Amino acid sequence: MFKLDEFSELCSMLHDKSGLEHLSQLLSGRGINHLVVSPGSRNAPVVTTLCSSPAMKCYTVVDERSAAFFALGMAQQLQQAVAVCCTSGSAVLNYAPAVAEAYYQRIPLVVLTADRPAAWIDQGDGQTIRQHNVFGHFIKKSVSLPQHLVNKDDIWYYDRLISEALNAAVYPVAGPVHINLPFAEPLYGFGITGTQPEKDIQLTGLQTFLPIKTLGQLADEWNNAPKVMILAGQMPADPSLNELLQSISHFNNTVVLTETTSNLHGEKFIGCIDRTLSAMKKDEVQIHQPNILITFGTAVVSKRIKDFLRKTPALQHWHIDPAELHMDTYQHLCHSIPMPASDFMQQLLPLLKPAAGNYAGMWHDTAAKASSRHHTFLHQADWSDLKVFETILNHLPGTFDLQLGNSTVIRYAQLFGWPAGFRFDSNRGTSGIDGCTSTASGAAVATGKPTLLITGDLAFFYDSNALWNKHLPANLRIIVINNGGGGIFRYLEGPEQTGLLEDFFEASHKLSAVKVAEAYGIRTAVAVSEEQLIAILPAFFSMNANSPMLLEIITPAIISAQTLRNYFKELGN
Ligand SMILES: Cc1ncc(C[n+]2csc(CCOP(=O)(O)OP(=O)(O)O)c2C)c(N)n1
Ligand SMILES: [Mg+2]
Repeated sequence: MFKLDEFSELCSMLHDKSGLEHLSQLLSGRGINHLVVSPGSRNAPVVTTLCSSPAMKCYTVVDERSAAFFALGMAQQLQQAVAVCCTSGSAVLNYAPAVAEAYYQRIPLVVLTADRPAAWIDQGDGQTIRQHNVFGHFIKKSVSLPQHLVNKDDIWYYDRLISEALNAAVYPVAGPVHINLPFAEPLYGFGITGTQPEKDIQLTGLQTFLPIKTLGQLADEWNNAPKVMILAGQMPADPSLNELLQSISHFNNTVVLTETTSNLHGEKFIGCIDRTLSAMKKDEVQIHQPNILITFGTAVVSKRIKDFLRKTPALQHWHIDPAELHMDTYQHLCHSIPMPASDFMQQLLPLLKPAAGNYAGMWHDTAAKASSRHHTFLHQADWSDLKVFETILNHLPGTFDLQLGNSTVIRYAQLFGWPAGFRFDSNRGTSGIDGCTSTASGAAVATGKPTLLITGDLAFFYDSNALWNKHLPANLRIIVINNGGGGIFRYLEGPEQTGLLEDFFEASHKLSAVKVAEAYGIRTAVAVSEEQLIAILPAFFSMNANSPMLLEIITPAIISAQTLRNYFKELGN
């Protein structure tokens, strides 16, 4: 705290960039040590102040859309907020896709946007738009910092707003926050005032507890239900939850369903939901439908499970989520339980004495049947997107983290039984094809681990500016499955019936991903057959070279769509 005379003296030294010293210290106090900068003038004060802090590691990515996804990929892996900073105007709007993805994927991004002084908005000044709360509904908190710090209350307010925003980035669940910073010129050469933040409101960690009576009631319901299903959505690996679910997966009345992006592994978990559901005969559906459904995590990829559960009569659905109270995905929600899933399972497990029966066993039998049909089909399958997936999986070293592009890639990945140990991420918050490569690049930088992005061709070309990044690390591998357009639209039934499939849905093309990669100086390879792919993969996955690499796999569009249709038909036979 300042004494009054010291304070008056200090105020006379302050200028509209002095607060940045507070911002710098407040960020580093929370362990926010990574900043992705896109060049501009208005943000020069932020860049020069934050990058002069020895604690801050700074990266430059010119394209703001790519920069924000790159930061998102870093934050996703670090499980720690990453800051992005850009100049004023349309630069800010280019952050929007990644901000929305971070919001729904629950990734902490601290978005720092430089702005003109408020008085100059809409006054014909260049590179000026209305930036206050520009991310609207897709941001956990938006603050515009006061430009002038002329008295103690201004400093208190300035520091408090930063604390509020940084806390909102992690609580009650993580997400993006926006700090808008207005500056007048000069934007360079302002002096350091050496002031400390007046205020830093820290959040305390907490564990949530269910009331004893509620616990007893829920446990009774679970124990007495013959058929309980646990369905996990997207989430980062959670070892304590994983362990609890392993114990639960031994109950006869409970089946645990996961997706690759749930990052949960257990011998008795069913990880291939779509193929298992497809192997059910019509008259077997009803006995597989649960009485109680327990869900947690965010996005679920499988459309089939959504359909299956929505059609389940008299279903009780409990959704466990500290933030989202009314996520009635299956239209049977009856309990919203606002706590982390691991707290919930930990408190309930000691009370569980499940009913007898063979609900889990029945699901396992169906999954085994599906698995056997899957392998028989793939053994004789033609060169196609599906076959490519099998070949990659058979040659992928267990050391890799996977980033899955949107469209059919994420869906193909759900059809295979991956061994434990792989980490899976995908931009399923908004399922956009606009930042998959940039996200994977950020993830690879953050972990330093071998990281494989598998993406479609349209998604790759869409985000090709991801390669315009001098930080691309040697541990990054990109596989582009080039089926000449948006293969998903060829697989779905609707687009073809319009007679406009090639032009307006598939956006059919003859572009080369390798040529794009070569323009950025990235090592490349191409495979057009299974034999070639098998020959290339060992060198492609090797980490001996000191640069990233892209492998373009050319597949036939028509045969790929037909193979996938035949696959599902075969599963049902
Ligand atoms: C930003 C954005 N625009 C449009 C879409 C709609 N979309 C979903 S999948 C897809 C085609 C993707 O094609 P490709 O990456 O080649 O994958 P494939 O379908 O061939 O597996 C499109 C355009 C989207 N998801 N995100
Ligand atoms: Mg494609």
